[in-house]
Amino acid sequence: MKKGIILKALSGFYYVEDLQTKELIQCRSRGLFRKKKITPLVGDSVHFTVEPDGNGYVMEILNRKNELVRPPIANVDLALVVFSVKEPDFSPKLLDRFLAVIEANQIEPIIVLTKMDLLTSEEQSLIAPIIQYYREIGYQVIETSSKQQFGLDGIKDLIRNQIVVICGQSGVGKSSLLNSMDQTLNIQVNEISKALGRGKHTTRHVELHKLSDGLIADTPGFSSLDLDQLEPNDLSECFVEFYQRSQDCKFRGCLHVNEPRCAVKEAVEVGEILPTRYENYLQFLTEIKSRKPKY
Ligand SMILES: Nc1nc2c(ncn2[C@@H]2O[C@H](COP(=O)(O)OP(=O)(O)OP(=O)(O)O)[C@@H](O)[C@H]2O)c(=O)[nH]1
Ligand SMILES: [Mg+2]
Ligand SMILES: [Zn+2]
Repeated sequence: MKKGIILKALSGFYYVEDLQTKELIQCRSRGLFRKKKITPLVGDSVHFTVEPDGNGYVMEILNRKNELVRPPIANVDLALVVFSVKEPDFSPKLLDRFLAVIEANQIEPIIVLTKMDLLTSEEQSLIAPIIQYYREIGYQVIETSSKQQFGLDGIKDLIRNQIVVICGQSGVGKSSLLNSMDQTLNIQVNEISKALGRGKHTTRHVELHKLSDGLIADTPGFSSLDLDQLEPNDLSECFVEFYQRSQDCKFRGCLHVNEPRCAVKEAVEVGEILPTRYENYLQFLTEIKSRKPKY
């Protein structure tokens, strides 16, 4: 049996790179895993066979280190959470949602801001303190422009020997970012809709590209992400700066809402926690609590 990695999944086919020959083999799925309702994902390490007629078949999926539902991908080392500072406008709420979901999957998120070239100096000074805040709580924030070609080397350095996924809304410039890092990729990009102020969903499938001695996945844009996998207590752990302070809350398991002597609420009051972070947290918490039980 040959060993490989799925680089692309499209219309029922899996494109597997043979680990030894580096050939790309078009495969269907045939393995026993299908009985367990497991679908192969981009990023999966697999065992596959090639029959004499040339058709490939995925026979076995090796254990996954992790898997994301949106975008669908497995074995991710690093997630680039991509937001444009303009067109579409920067949304701290969506950023906090993405960060929470990535954290919940125990994947390291890196914040990548795109289209920095579009900001006036006035707008730049408005966004700078927000960027600074996310850096202070421990996130790496990379400011880029594909148009003016800056900030890209920082990303290339991160990809080495890793499986990296790019996630973000449609039109933020995910594919453009990849094209700027490697002109030979030539991925299709599109204008954002003037009427809607957002992208047109140009990228329609998940695909791992070879870049900088690593693999990086371009993905279709999405702007809603549900918090399905999260329980109320998980959420407070996914807000990293809340989690650090929660040891000082009076009650163990404090959800930082109405509990007395809550270190998180105190930090919000003295201005140490960004008000939008706390508001978003409360809103996500309400969403999780009001979710219908699954069973
Ligand atoms: N001014 C400016 N425009 C950019 C930059 N990066 C991308 N764009 C433009 O933004 C638009 C959308 O870019 P894409 O790369 O297609 O966006 P995407 O995130 O891949 O979108 P989907 O595939 O739909 O998810 C295109 O018109 C790009 O030219 C940038 O750094 N500066
Ligand atoms: Mg795209
Ligand atoms: Zn608390």
